[in-house]
Amino acid sequence: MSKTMTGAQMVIQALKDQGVDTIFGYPGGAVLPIYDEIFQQSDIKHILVRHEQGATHAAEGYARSTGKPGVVLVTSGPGATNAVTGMTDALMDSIPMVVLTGQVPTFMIGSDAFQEADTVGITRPCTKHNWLVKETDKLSETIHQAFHIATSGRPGPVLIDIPKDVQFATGTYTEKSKSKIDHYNPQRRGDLDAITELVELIEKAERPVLYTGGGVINSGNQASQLLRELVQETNFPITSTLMGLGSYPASGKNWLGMLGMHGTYEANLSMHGCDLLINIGARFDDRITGVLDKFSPHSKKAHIDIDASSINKVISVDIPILGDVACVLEDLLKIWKSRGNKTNSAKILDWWSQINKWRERKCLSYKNSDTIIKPQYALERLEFLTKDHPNRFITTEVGQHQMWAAQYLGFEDPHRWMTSGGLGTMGYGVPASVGVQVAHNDGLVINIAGEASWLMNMQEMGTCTQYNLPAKQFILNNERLGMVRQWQELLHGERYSNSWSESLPDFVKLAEAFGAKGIQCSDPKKLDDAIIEMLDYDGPVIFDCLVEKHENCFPMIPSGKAHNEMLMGDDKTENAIGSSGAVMV
Ligand SMILES: Cc1cc2nc3c(=O)[nH]c(=O)nc-3n(C[C@H](O)[C@H](O)[C@H](O)COP(=O)(O)OP(=O)(O)OC[C@H]3O[C@@H](n4cnc5c(N)ncnc54)[C@H](O)[C@@H]3O)c2cc1C
Ligand SMILES: Cc1ncc(C[n+]2csc(CCOP(=O)(O)OP(=O)(O)O)c2C)c(N)n1
Repeated sequence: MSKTMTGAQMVIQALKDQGVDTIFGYPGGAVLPIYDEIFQQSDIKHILVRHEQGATHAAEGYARSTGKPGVVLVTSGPGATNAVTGMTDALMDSIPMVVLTGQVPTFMIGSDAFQEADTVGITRPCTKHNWLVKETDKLSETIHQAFHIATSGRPGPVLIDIPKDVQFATGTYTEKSKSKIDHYNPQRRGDLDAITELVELIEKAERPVLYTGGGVINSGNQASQLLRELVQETNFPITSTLMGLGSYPASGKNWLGMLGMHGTYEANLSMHGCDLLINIGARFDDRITGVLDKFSPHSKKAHIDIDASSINKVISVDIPILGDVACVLEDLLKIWKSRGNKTNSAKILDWWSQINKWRERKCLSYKNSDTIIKPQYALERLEFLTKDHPNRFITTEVGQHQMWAAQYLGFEDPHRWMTSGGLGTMGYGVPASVGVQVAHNDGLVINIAGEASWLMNMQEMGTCTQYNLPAKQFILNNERLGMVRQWQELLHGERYSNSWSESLPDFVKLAEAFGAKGIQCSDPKKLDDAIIEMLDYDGPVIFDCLVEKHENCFPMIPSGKAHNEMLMGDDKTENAIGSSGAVMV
């Protein structure tokens, strides 16, 4: 039965049909008809952010922590352009997001009308797909297509630009079940011959390693379960990218820690020395591969990925498998078991002896202090005091603190770790923590931040207060753009060009100004009590943790170097073979 309604009503109806419970948005002239409809219903919650960039990162946090798409509603012109960073971030990190933008009326498009911008043109490179809807009759179907595209295959952001006259006009609503969405149907099951070829390599491998990534999280909880089964049954070592943390538990005995530029010694050397590298839902990012012609030089390589354009893009592989991680792992385990669960177990034990020697190096150890809080220590204490919380979620900003969080916090499950990996967007964390907390009312949400990143979207503290969101802001305050300062120290002759702030706000007073609680701590002996005070407070907290200003984040593979050319940190260089701290193996 066809239903007639206005475009604005269609937007709300389509969102309801898609099961949307929350929109992150900010109103303006070109979306007022839609806001009027929001006012007249109560099924969908609208979270009024303080900046459209905040809306997009909040939607990312919501999406990553729930597995559902995040939804954003903003006005034309500056509303749309402010959302560009978040869409680009979501595109890089495979986050499903549907962005609805208002546009000037169709008859004014191209006239330099007030708050007109070519939103579809501007966002074409930073969305998976976008549409300018010029007829109300096409609006609902377009919204259903948008959700399908955002959530299928490699997930990503999509945008629908809706002129104001299309919102006012009346048309016919198309239900979700009647929408034509079958033109985009990415392949989910992998080719069985290719999977069998991989099984043959698994049976023979002497030094295998599983290199897993965000695709495992995108694929859903079943993928994570199958991955755990594969590790347990084969006894293969497993590492993950920044985006895949939590798909295999950090407490698991085969866990090597994160790999890549700030990955562990054992993970990177395993990648370098392995004879079989199985990439499961990762995209051979340059933070992982380092210099390409020295990347994992002795291995046969397989790559499981749902996006054909990810395969053989950066690294040529011997066995490409196009498909969804869960589907491929299911078939792989079935085939492997049907052939008798074989591995080269004796050789794999030898491989573990080698890996355990690398582990003994304790690459994440650091020199602690009685008088100054080391950032690593702050995170170790935070981990100790929160790891048993049944519902903990961590978001981060971008910089050294982000890498230390990846190194020193443990993630047992997927969807618990929200960070900006591909774009590396400072300002992601505060709004992302808002989005996660909105989705998980009772969750303990902590944003690990550097003071510089935190200041970039701190206005979203107002959103926290307005909606009683108790997210905790844990700022490792080194009064420096720490990651930039580290590169300047190590790679630019200690010329610290513009990498510190001479004027920082009083974060405790700032917290009070926002109606939150402020806590400052600079004494390692008082740190536990201060963290407990933060955790016990039933409301948003800004925790200003004054840390050592010049700590560097190690291990580090400098750009242009290989996995076996890691910098290990000042206190370990004396053991290193080779000069200038580079450990050669
Ligand atoms: C300061 C800084 C330092 C960094 N240092 C590191 C570092 O040391 N180590 C590190 O790992 N990263 C680091 N990163 C992050 C890095 O830039 C990349 O974002 C990250 O490595 C990419 O992770 P990924 O390969 O898992 O890819 P994602 O971006 O998560 O991509 C997922 C891949 O899986 C595929 N996929 C998606 N869904 C499915 C599915 N259902 N089935 C199959 N395949 C699917 C996609 O097509 C894609 O190819 C750093 C970032 C910053 C900001
Ligand atoms: C929007 C944006 N601008 C610039 C950068 C480059 N950048 C990466 S890390 C960093 C410094 C971050 O400083 P801070 O947030 O204090 O964290 P720290 O590294 O000190 O832990 C900068 C400027 C970026 N990633 N994002």
